[in-house]
Amino acid sequence: MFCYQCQETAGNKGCSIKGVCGKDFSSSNLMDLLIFNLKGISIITTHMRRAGLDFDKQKAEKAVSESLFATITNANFDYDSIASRVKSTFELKAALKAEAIEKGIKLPELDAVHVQLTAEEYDAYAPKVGILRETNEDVRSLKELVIYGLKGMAAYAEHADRLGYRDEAVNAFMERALHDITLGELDAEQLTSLVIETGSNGVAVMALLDKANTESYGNPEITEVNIGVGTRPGILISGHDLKDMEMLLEQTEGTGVDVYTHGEMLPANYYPHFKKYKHFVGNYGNAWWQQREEFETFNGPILFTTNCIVPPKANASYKDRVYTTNAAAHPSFKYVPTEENGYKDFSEIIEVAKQCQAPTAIEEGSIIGGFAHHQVLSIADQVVEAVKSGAIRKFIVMSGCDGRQAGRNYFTDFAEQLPSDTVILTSGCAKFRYNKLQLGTIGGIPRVLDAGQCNDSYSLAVIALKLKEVMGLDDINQLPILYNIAWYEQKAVIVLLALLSLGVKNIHLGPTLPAFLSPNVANVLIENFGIAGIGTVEDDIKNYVGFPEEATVMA
Ligand code: FSO
Ligand code: SF4
Repeated sequence: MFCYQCQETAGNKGCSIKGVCGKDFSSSNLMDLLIFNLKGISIITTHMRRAGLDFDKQKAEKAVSESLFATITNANFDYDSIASRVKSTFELKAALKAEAIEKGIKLPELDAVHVQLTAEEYDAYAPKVGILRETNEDVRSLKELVIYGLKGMAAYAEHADRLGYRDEAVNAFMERALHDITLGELDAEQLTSLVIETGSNGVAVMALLDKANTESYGNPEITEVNIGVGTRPGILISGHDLKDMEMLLEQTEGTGVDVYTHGEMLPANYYPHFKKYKHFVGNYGNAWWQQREEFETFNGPILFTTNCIVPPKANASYKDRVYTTNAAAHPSFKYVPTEENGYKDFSEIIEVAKQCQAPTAIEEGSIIGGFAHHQVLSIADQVVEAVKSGAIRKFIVMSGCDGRQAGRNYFTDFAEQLPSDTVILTSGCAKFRYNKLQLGTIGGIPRVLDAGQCNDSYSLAVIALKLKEVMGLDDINQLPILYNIAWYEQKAVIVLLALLSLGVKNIHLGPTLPAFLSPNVANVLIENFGIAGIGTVEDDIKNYVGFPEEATVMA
């Protein structure tokens, strides 16, 4: 096994014995085998697309995006679940290959296209197709950067698809990108272009998901979210899938069971469609990595619709009341399947909840959020006026993910110590490092504006582009915005690539730079895009934000 796709990778180099996340050796190898099959499928489909052939494109697209999603950090820890995806992708690959050959396509002589294995052969073959097979570390770095971006894209494409929104161009791009990196014909410059093209497709898929979410559930609006508890039993829903949120709220209505959001599901509280449910109480807990403690005190069942799962300890009291669905799975948890028509039956979870005690309060009061693009643009005049008058001197985009590393206190301290004429724009689970601080308001505008989930970083880009237009600027980088992004897993990678593709420069990335960036690739990003790490809170505020009385220096 070798995996270095997330920020917590061992020694900031790579996990090679067991994942820091808890992923075991065999499952990690099996995920490499799954990606190997996706590459083979994508080579075949890209050839068929280029020849203008008619085939079941949606089936292939679904297999590619679902399986990419299943390999994302903290989504799937279940060997059997990955093995069954490996099996079905071998079958699909064989069927597509036969169809392509029959229709006169000449396929390249590559193992990814032609190798077929039985389940007994998986473990022995999988180590041959790992990341380290690519021996040139710069080429490996660029290829993996593309693959991690695709994993993030796949997650967002899946959420949109479940709401009935698809963009064939995005799915075809995912296949073409896998085709290109596997054929090995691209030089470093072409691979770098592919990285940026991945970012552009990231913008497209986030726009698609934004459309899917807002057309289905309304535009997020400013909302005070209760973080205390009620007196009835509850179900905690975690992850990012709003379709699951909808089905859970519908099925729990009138049952005497309440619903609470957890982690990245917090922004569901901002959508008009969900707010109408009286038994939707609020949010319980914090970012994903605190779940081992918070699930104990929640007392009721928990439903994971996506990552981030932390494998439970052997003696965890909550183990028997956790459920997963979609690409998420863990051998200790029960799995809720999706029926043919997309429906999920949550009745077992509801019955379990009825036997549980109400959640134990761990916090009280409320937090505010719902500052996605529609809401912020509705007060654009107020915002622009505050910028022009100098009341708001700078916006700091602090999107991304939270994680366990001690160094992440940086983000709390940074938020706390920012001068009072700055406003934080946030999205993703990174927000839990500072969304409960009392940072006050500027002319009625809260100093932390939460746009939503990590994919709602798209909203922040829309806001920035609008501000650029309203303020008559030529370049997005002339805006008084500093980007200080926290990253953890591959959705943050696609968010980063999306920002780069939009021309955003001088992004600070922490708490560490990705291990998968080789020194040369890191240099390309530093030289061309001004990407930088983080320093001390004091230095970073002094150097990139300044204090009101000092001259402002944009990073
Ligand atoms: Fe967080 Fe996990 Fe949304 Fe990620 S819960 S870390 S970037 O899955 O997806 O922000
Ligand atoms: Fe290690 Fe992260 Fe990969 Fe898990 S996802 S095995 S922690 S690099």
